[in-house]
Amino acid sequence: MASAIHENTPQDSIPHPLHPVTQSEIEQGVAILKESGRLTDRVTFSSVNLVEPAKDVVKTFTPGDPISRVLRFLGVDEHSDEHANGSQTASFDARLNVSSGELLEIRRSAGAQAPYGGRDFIQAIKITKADAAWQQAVRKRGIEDFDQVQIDMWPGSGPVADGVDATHRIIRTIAFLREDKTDNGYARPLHGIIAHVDLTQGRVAHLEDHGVTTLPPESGRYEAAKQTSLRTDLQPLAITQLEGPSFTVDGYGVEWQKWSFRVSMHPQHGLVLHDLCYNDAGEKRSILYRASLADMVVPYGDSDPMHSWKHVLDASEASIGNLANSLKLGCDCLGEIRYFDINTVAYDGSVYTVENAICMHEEDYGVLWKHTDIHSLTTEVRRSRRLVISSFFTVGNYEYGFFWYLYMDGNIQIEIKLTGIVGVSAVETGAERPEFAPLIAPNLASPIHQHLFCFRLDFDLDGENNAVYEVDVESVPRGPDNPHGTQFRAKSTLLRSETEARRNIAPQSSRSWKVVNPHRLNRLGVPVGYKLVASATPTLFAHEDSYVAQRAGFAQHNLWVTAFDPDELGAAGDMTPQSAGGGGLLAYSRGRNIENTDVVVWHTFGVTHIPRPEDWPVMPVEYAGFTLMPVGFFERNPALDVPPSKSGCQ
Ligand SMILES: [Cu+2]
Repeated sequence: MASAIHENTPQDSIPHPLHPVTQSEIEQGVAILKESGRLTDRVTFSSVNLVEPAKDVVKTFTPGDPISRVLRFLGVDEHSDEHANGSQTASFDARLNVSSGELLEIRRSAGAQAPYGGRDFIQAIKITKADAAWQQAVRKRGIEDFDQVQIDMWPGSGPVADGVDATHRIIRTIAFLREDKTDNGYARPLHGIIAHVDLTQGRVAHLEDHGVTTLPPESGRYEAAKQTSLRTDLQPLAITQLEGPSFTVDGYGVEWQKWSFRVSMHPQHGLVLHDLCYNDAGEKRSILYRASLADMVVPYGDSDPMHSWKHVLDASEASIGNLANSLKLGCDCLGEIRYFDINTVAYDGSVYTVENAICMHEEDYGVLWKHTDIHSLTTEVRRSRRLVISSFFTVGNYEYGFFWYLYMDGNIQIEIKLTGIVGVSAVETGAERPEFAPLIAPNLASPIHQHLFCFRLDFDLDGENNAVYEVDVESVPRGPDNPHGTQFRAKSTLLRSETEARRNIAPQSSRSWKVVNPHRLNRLGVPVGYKLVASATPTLFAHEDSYVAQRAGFAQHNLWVTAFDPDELGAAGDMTPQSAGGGGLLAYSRGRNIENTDVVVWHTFGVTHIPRPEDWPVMPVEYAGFTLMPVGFFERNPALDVPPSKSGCQ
């Protein structure tokens, strides 16, 4: 069973200041922009998002209050005034108030580029395939029918080739052979060809051809119809909740098991949880004001010229939120599902709605707590259940699933599911370089790379003024209190400034970071807190002064803490395509006080992917994530009141 929220709320009946952008608001916003005369009829839209109102507006909102809605549109206007006046940038950043019909501002700053979108993709394919030098390079590889060639685009950021004007809108394209429309092109890379496409001028500005490599021999078909046999011993597994789910939904607001929050989708930050609170014995206690991805980067380690420059920022360069999948019951999601639709702007200014983009359901999660009293021979056991709020995004060859989990014991978790198809190289027998690119199939290698995600966690733990401690466990020196050398202790260090708060994981000291509210003590006299439990998680391998480390500065450290600023949302900054870097956390983290103020915690984590044969032709899900765990936030185990699931469990 499933139910869905298909959203088309008229602007005058927006129920909450954080309600996701509606179809009619997008239509209205595009009309205001077009009627302003400030853009030409060749405008291309990249994304639209709600400019969230100030915290106090949201926190003091009561139903019926007037709501003022500001939208932000990013895009490209190829013949903007500034362009004609000599500046080569044609991207724009427009803010307008759809409640008042007022255009607030259109910014065009030199060098800043709007995120890539659908039109860039279509143009890049057309321009690449029409280029005579590219056609010649493809013919050299024995291919005459260009319809058989799959073109993938990659951001034009990083080093610039000869003949490429970096102030223009640039995309690189690489190519693969598809024997028919349904083929998996990644099995047959047309290795060696990179086209540097100048979208501003509509031409290939530079073509690299590193020489012909023989096509790998095997196809990479992964669909059921192409398998020699399928398993026959899998019995149906149905999840039913005859009396319905335990959550209640009001628009995009959700309540479940003492938790309350709102959900939305942001084009650059993906799935967002807002105003996450826990109802503790009748008191609604705030934990996170806003939690979402803030950017991500996929740097490649291979020195092969086909890959050495790749380091896409999938959030801010590719607008990951616009790439949400429409989820299917029984396929993506199992059980009693509630879906939410999202609206975004298509490149021509029309509304593009992704139905069932966000999936929510409850999951049995094994044992919550248990004890057998061996003296009285009684057992108490409770089952754990979690609320899952998830979306899946397709970014080129890769898929990313973002799964938020809320638990009955106060834990909050994000889990990222990485799947899809790995990047590939064709390689001649004898020319393998397994340190850089292990073989995953005959004559097919996959370059080593990382997926590094930065989450922005705006904690408002029982109020805005919070502080962050680093907690390390250390051995105690030998002495009268430690005569046998066996003692160890947990040491907490207050992080006082943004500069002090650039931190890395330390598994050897069981390091965690604890956010506390110094103004609210629990009954034991200790500030209430939540700790961030990181997994063993890498930072960048690229050198600190490399263009990758400058453009994705957030990936230099696992933890950053900054003072709250409503404009500091993107971990790599804003308008990042082709930027030189230095933005985002590298700029935000400038030494402000973070003690007893409104703090924002940023956590970078991910996986270093050394591809395996098992990752081919489609990768089984690999996981990355972290957990937020209450520490003295509650008086005791908050899940003592979970009832036994049936008689005999107590
Ligand atoms: Cu990977």
